[in-house]
Amino acid sequence: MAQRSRGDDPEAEIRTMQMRDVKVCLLGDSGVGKSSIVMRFVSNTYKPSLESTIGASFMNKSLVVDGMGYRFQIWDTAGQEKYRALAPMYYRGAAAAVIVYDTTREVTYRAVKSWVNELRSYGPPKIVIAIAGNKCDLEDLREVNRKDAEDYARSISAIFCETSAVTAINVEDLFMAVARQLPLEDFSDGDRRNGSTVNLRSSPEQRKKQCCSGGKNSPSSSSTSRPQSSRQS
Ligand SMILES: Nc1nc2c(ncn2[C@@H]2O[C@H](COP(=O)(O)OP(=O)(O)OP(=O)(O)O)[C@@H](O)[C@H]2O)c(=O)[nH]1
Ligand SMILES: [Mg+2]
Repeated sequence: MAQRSRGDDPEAEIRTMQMRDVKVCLLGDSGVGKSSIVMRFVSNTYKPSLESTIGASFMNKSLVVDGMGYRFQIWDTAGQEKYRALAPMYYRGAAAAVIVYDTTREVTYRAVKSWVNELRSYGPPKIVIAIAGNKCDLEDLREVNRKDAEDYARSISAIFCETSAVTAINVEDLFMAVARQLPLEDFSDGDRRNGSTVNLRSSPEQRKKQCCSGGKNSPSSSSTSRPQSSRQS
């Protein structure tokens, strides 16, 4: 009879693993698809008629990347202008921020730069920034040139991906890229389980190349999710 290893069961692997908690917040204009990306990542579903988020919503999801366990605590903020002043509550203490724009609306891309400036001025000093150009399934409606966005992201050392919550392209890869970019010094010895220090020793440059835009970052990953309370005001 074939032997079943723990590696065959991602849920079991995650249950027995020490996890690193990672607070992540999603920022960006209303309607760019932040909640849809989170829903795709957490439950692998897509709802075409999601309600606009009120205040923020929280979910968590565990993921194993390169043998390390990460428990993402995801704050999905509301993009409507009236909630703009709440954003610092959600990026305070965050290890990473995912700034989302809509590839079919240039105006939402302009907002990315103001989020970057705000995070650089008032966000946690070591915050990892990822820029996601969402709705890349709507190629015919594209308004934002991919290379321009990618060059901008590179110029500020941010992760860059084009994503689609509809097709799921690059959604998990985005969070995997975030995990790989987290500062190594934040890992305690206890976090270095499974003897998997191999990828942690790679240089920041090497780790950056594994970003979803390169399409080569598909080392093993497994995941489990636990959606929690939703809307908060
Ligand atoms: N074609 C396409 N539509 C998308 C995608 N992601 C989201 N949408 C649609 O865009 C609309 C807005 O999506 P949401 O996820 O609610 O956007 P949001 O950024 O959370 O908006 P706020 O909560 O108001 O800040 C919804 O109708 C989604 O179905 C995508 O990748 N492709
Ligand atoms: Mg939303």
